[in-house]
Amino acid sequence: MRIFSGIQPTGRKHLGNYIGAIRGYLEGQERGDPAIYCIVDLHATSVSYDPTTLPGYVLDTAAMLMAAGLDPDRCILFRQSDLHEHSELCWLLSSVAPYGDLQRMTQFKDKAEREQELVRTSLFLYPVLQAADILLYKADEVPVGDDQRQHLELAREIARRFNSTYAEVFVEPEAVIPGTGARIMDLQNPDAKMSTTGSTEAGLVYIDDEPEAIVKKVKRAQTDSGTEIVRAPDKQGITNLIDIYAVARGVSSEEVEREFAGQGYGAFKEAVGEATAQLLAPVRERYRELRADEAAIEGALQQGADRAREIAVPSMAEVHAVMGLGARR
Ligand code: AQP
Repeated sequence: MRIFSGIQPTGRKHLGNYIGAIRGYLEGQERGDPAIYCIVDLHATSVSYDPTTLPGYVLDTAAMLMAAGLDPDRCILFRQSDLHEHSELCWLLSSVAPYGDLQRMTQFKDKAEREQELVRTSLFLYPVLQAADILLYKADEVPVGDDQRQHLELAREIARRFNSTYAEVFVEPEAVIPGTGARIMDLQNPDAKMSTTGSTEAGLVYIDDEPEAIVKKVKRAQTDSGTEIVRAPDKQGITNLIDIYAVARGVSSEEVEREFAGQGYGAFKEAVGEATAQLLAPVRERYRELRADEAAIEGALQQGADRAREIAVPSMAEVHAVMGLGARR
């Protein structure tokens, strides 16, 4: 069972990333043969960014993943730009990626709208690069949050089209999306997902936020004018907090509803804030220790890149052969 997932080096990662994806990476590390996790710095260049801070953000993200429990000896953890195969395969897969499908990608539309100066072609190609990341390793499973569902469907379509156009090379990957917490919502705007670029500071809980800051942000979370602590379509704020509490305490959403039946929003928010702070505290503490040793993080990424290459290079040789590239065989 090959498992692959990618995460952007956007500096500080948030509770949505942790609950929606990083927990799945940890679970994958137990089952993956191998489990492969990539810090996708090439993807980070698809919107405006600062080239001087990007290398440090990659180290931040690597340290955060290790602090959460990824062990570079038990999984493959590497930086995308260390392997040119990703960008090359992106170009080659674009020969079977339907332009119309790319135009329908909601993430492209959302992010394009937010760009102030330039909508980069690389933002349009983002899902093709993501397909290349996954298909290069012939991954069976991809742990991701719910927002990546559409991109994963496209990666499957690209694999099918490549296999039927050239030859059976790629595996159609399955998205693995958590049952609870697949889409953690912005605390201040519970109609939108918690997001690095779309949320305000008050709407986001960072994994390395101080416990007091977490409790404060959750206390100020937007809720409705009712009183009942139940999941419902018109109670997005409370539903979000129920999901967060359920994950933090390792119980079901129904159990949370039962536990807090008859209690007020104030007491519930207090409990959610404390449970979230407790969930994240060990990660934050370990992060501080790990982040201090840059040479060790860099060493882990280099080792990861070497192991990733062992899979990526033969895959690319197959792609070249079936696409008729290079000298006549
Ligand atoms: N709110 C979320 N709830 C659940 N899962 C989420 N993910 C992201 N947001 C939520 C999942 O986290 C993984 C990494 O996402 P990314 O590489 O896109 O990182 P990011 O840029 O920090 O994520 P954002 O916040 O989604 O950023 P932007 O601002 O770019 O929109 C993915 O598996 C994703 O599903």
